[in-house]
Amino acid sequence: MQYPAEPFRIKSVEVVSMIDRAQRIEKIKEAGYNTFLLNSEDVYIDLLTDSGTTAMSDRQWAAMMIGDEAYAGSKNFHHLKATVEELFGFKHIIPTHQGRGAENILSQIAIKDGQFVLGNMYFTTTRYHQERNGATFLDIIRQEAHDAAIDIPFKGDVDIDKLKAIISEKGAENIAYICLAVTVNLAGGQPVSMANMRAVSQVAREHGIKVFYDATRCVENAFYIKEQEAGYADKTIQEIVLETFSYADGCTMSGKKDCLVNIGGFLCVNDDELFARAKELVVVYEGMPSYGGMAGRDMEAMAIGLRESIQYEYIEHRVKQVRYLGDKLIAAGVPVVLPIGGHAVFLDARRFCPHLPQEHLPAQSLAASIYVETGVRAMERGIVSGGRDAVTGKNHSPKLETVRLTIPRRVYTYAHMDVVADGIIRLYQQREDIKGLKFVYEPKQLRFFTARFDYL
Ligand code: PLI
Repeated sequence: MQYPAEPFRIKSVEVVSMIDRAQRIEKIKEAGYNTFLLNSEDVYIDLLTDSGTTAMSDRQWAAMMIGDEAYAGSKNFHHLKATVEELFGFKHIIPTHQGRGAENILSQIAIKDGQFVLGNMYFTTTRYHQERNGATFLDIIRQEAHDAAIDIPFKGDVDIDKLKAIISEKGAENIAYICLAVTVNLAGGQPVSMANMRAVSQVAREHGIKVFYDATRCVENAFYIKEQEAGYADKTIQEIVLETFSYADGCTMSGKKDCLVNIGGFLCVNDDELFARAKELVVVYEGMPSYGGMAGRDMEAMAIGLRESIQYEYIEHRVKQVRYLGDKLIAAGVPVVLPIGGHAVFLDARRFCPHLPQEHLPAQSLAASIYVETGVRAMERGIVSGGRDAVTGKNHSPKLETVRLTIPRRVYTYAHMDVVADGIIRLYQQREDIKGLKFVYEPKQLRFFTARFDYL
């Protein structure tokens, strides 16, 4: 089925409404042309992020009532631990309040000052914690991932030759670890093939380098492997997820995505020594090792969400709904990052707004214009998200200058996707009217979240 119907029926609804265009112009101005600073009630269809925006199932809501809120040794923790052990295959798990809590701990225990972390494209919070702990991030994703127009499967793969070259140039002892993201968010939600994961693991093991996965969208990645990689069509999503993590020494997880919950995350490691150090740090930053910043009820909902996420009907609909929106835009000639990834459609702002150079922040401006034109909230993923080089202070200038239309899980229907596509197509027809922006307030860390802008 090209676009399967929703594999759920709706039991509870949240009413949405749209304020008029004049009000939207006012609201985005008040928000400093940063969609992160808009209020949710002023947004019609919210595609800012798929993070924490999931609709939980009736079973998850029911589970909230069996939260064991003991300060230590909650039974929900044991349920979550057993579920993660079974589904992911790791030896130890440390819960955290969300993904970046796990990144903070992993970066502290696995990086020595002056080392390198190699990864398949950066992610904002992940690289921030790596740099904060003295590492330099080096990108080893295949070159094609930086080109929006190249349409090939598994565009998130690591360039194995580049990996080997960096190891021999820098020396294995100077590499803290390899950080492998499945899928690669900023490349457009691009998946990584099992063959590539196997190859990375083989090279890493030969050199004694650890591999930690960013597991945030690992179920979406598994769907792509089943759909597109030879030899996997008859495997279950669960079997693919388990094989995925057999090539890793641990992972960080933002539970707010593929675990189908609104808050939470965790760190997994196999190594006993690293686990002991992680346990020492989790009490400093998060809470007891048996809750790590999550309520018992949230751990219970996460354990159930994880099991729901590996159901084929769920994940097939999830990925294909995103593809439906992408296909509509492609058919109308709107430039998007190809192929369509697992969690979002990324508009290619370089081609959408060819009249704006990157220093005029085309993606930031396009996101603001989308809000005004359609009431839809999207997110910049380009030079603003890229931030500045930690050493030189110069702007990173990523080749991908994009606006992300991120689809929350189990929240919107195909009819919503139609409304989004029609609005963006309309805006594309008047794209010359989109003007450049400049910073009027630039935070030092992770600037995209709270920066403010004005028109040039
Ligand atoms: O937002 P957190 O702290 O739960 O997770 C951080 C994080 C880590 N890795 C990846 C690949 C992410 O996408 C991620 C968070 N992503 C957000 C918030 C997003 O809107 O994409």
